[in-house]
Amino acid sequence: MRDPQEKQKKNHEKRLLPTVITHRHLSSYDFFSDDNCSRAQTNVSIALATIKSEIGYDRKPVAMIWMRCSFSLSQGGPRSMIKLYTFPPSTNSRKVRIVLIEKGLEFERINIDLSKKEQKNPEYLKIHPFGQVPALDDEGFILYDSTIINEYLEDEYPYPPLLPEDSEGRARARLMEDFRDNYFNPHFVEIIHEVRYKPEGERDLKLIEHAKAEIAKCFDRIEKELEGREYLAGSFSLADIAYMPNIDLLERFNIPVDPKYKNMLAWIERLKARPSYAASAS
Ligand SMILES: N[C@@H](CCC(=O)N[C@@H](CS)C(=O)NCC(=O)O)C(=O)O
Repeated sequence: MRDPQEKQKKNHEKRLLPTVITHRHLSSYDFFSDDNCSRAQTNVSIALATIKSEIGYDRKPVAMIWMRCSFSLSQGGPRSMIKLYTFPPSTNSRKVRIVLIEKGLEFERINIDLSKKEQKNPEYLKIHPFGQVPALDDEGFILYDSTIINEYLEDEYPYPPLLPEDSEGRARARLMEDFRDNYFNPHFVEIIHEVRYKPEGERDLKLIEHAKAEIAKCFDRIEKELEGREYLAGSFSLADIAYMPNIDLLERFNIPVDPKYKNMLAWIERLKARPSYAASAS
């Protein structure tokens, strides 16, 4: 079996394009209030050293792109692109697109058109045995299920981290992701089946109303989990990402969030403001 450290090093060297130095690495050096270029270089060196201590080896930047609150450091060399089997409107596909974008990983999108039942084509069933999206191909390693894919990406490309460092935080993130996958999202799926795939006159309106009420019941739990926290597990994590694809649908399906859910409404705005929210829409 390959040494996991070696494998991680190889993957980073080959594919983590770009590496992002986030606010977390720079803020303690007061970089953002300073326009001085040599000071900027010093701070990037410090940030790279911090990253080295986190991931255990050097990164060699060849280009630097200034972004509003982060640096992107691109590295040349051979690359083999991650392939994502995806369908733009699929909420579970978008969960994975967000993680790839947040981690600065380049990926090729292979569209599997669910409206044409392409997910059930014999060729695709070799990729995903249950005929669903998303599925991911990372240099020939093929896996499926959005939650498992996102955990894999977190393990394989740990920078920037999308799970808290402590066990309690990690468990909290996973609990909330489970709540989204098994209690929140399935009601959206029920509505999608009625609205997207049936003509207006044939839709089961009772079922739609029941699904909307079940979704609204989940708001209590989300509100409570966000008490005293900006994000579900404290810092932005896979848990928040799981809910991001459903935010658009709240509006599209006319499911209002009662103003009493103050934490949740503020959290929704925070999530919508992330560049990965718009970038993952299709
Ligand atoms: N647990 C799976 C569920 C995947 C899933 O339900 N995908 C939907 C799209 S969001 C799909 O492919 N539906 C088509 C079908 O089941 O035939 C995951 O999280 O990836």
